[in-house]
Amino acid sequence: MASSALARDLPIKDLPIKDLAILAELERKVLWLATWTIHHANHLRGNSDGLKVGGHQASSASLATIMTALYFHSLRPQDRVAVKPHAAPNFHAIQYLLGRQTRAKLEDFRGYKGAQSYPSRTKDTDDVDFSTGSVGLGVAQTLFSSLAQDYVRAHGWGRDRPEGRMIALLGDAELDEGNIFEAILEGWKQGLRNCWWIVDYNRQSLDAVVREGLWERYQNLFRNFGWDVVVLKYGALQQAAFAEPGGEVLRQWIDHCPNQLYSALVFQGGAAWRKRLNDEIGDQGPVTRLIERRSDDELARLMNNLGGHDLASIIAAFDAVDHDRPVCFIAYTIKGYGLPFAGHKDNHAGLMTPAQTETFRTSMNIRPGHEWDPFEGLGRPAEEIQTFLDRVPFASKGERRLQAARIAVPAELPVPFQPKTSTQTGFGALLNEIARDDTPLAARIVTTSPDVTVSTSLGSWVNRRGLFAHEDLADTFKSERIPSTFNWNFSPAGQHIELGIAEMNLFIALSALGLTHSINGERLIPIGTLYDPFIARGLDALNYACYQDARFILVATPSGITLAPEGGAHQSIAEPLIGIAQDGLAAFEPGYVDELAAILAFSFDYIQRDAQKDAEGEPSERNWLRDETGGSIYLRLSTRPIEQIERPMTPALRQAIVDGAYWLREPGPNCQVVVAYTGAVAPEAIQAIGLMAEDRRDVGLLAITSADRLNAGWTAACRARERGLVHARSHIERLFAGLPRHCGIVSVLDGHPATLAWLGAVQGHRVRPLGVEHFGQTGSIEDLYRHYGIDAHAIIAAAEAIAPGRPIRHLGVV
Ligand SMILES: Cc1ncc(C[n+]2csc(CCOP(=O)(O)OP(=O)(O)O)c2C)c(N)n1
Ligand SMILES: [Mg+2]
Repeated sequence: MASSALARDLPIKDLPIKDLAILAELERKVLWLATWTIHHANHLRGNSDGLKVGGHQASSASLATIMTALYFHSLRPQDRVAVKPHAAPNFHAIQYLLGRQTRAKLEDFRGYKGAQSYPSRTKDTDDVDFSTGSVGLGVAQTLFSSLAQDYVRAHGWGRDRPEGRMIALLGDAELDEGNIFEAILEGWKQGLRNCWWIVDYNRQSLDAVVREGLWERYQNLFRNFGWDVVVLKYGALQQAAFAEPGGEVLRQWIDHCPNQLYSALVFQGGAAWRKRLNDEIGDQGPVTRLIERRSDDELARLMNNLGGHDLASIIAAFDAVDHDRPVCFIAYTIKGYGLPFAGHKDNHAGLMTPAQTETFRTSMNIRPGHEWDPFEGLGRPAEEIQTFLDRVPFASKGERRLQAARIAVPAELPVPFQPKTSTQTGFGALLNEIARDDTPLAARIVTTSPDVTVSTSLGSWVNRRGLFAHEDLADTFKSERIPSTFNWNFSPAGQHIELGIAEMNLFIALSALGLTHSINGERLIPIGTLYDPFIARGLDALNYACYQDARFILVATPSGITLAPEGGAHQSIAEPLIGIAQDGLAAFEPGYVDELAAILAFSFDYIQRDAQKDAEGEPSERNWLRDETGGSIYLRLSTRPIEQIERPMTPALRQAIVDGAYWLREPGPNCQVVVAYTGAVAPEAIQAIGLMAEDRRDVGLLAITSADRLNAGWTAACRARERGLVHARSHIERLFAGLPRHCGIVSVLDGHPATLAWLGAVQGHRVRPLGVEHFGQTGSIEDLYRHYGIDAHAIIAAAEAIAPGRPIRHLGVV
């Protein structure tokens, strides 16, 4: 408990004593309802082992007071909150009291379609602002949502609405997650405002009691990065006791008591406190009398009265903030406060026994059968409490989740034709074209990149649209007239957010920018770029962004061993599989720039789709993709310049590219081999089929622009057929419909071969999947393609093996 900082003894503004008394009743109610919800899930409903996971009861109790103060007093409708994952029961209970959660959902907590174990924007129905669960991510999300709010307002949008505070309720052990520190650093660089982090400093994690004196490290750290820090250490009872004769000795004892011992004494209760205090400071005159004046129960109450369990102190601290600087509150709490396992180091998975719950129920004055009644057992009249609830500011404006109109998107993007170019260069050129014109789309695009803006081809976009900052900052190189290709001017009108290298921050920034339509009522079209292999660095944050249905376009470039001279550390192998497996993310890997143009135009529309608003019925049966629901986009691009095909972009070709594949060379009726390729290996695939043409009949060449969408359409159509929709057909099934059974398929990509290996399962064709399975190395593209077996020679050799016939004569020449 070592500390030298004092909890602030601040006056409570605008809060009548009666309201404080009502809040105290609500605090008890939140604690009760959360505890009962968990008890009900574990002991009364089904009693299934799968549901019996702890981690909620003690963690929720720790935050019951703070959440009561926040939701029933301090929050405004425009504020947004990320709630510590294990405090979900508190959140659902509060929503229930505010009339926004049903009893049925609480009864089904952790059950099928019940209230979620961890607050979920997408799965819960009770107004969750930010999903949480993977610790650390929701915390950082509040910081980036605050930056996103600033971005929106700086561009002149949403100013008719009040600015909100972005608030995270976080566990103290959550601060072990590195992404939080990456975010703090970025927040400092970007001039963070309107962000509160409230640390539930119960000094316990899942397994253990935390190290001594952590609060001080946190305090210094936050202050270093420009945050205000408020330590809420002592509650009102303790502060009053310290003012008594001998009180100062007690305070010093508390300050020097190790965390483990304090927790153990909290668990043991009044008699243990008395013995310990008497042994250690009991012979010092006035303090002895201070201790003796109190019964065991009173003594325990005094020692448990930490700042984070004292409504008045918390409210005073919240009310005292009259500025927009970021604030970190470190609130001392007790894990399991008010429950039988309070303070016990094993309490994370602790569940109260039915007998303990029974005792607790009695102590809360709740009659059997009335456990869910909102006003049962409270010490004040129900009408009075209901009147109070009706006036709670947070709930006063109704629906908090906002909507934003779609931004008009052109059906086609102009493609500046280059005979030989790469998809990465094409991406830069497409954005450059968009940046030229004064369109709604151009205005709403916001780009961001973790220190790879130039090397991912965003340079010309940034030259035209500028960098975003709260204040103007001219590019000194430009003002000094030093020649440079790039114009690095910052201003509030800029449309590129330059991030430090942390990829975690990129994904959480995209998560925040991709939710402004719902949080700020203003839509952005966020595009983030990074090198493909570094998706893995931020993968959990990417998953998090998708889970909460943020909408963005991720451009990952360069990729694969095609980045030949850069070597194994910069080459990516597994990412195409991530593209297939990541829910909420449609992945594309175009080979040609005109394909990319079609995909990008589709993406601008796709990320704005919303099933709830747009589709009344079943998902489209055209290709069995859930296109009505929209989602985010992942484009895997390459730096390899390849000969482009000059061709008209017909509507049918455009649609096929978006659906995931088209025949670059249609197979004939006696086709023996199909080469199915993705991305930058197009030239090898084309060369291979050219060389095979004389020795294998009717060879087909399938350009796959999205293994992800092809695969998703196929599995959806299979499922639909199994459910009786016999006519369901997916895009890949239609493409393969005319292929003879004996035909073999050689698939090839610069990525893991499993990405396309499933193609054989569509109609029962043999497949030889080529790709990269092992770390690459430096070399030329030619060297590496040969070494890893994705060159024309490897394709032909595979074709020969899978589609036996006469020897392929040209095998020797490649
Ligand atoms: C990324 C991640 N790793 C591990 C976990 C498992 N986990 C859940 S809560 C927790 C410890 C929480 O401690 P703290 O944040 O102090 O909250 P408290 O339990 O004290 O309320 C851990 C390790 C997780 N949810 N997310
Ligand atoms: Mg903790």
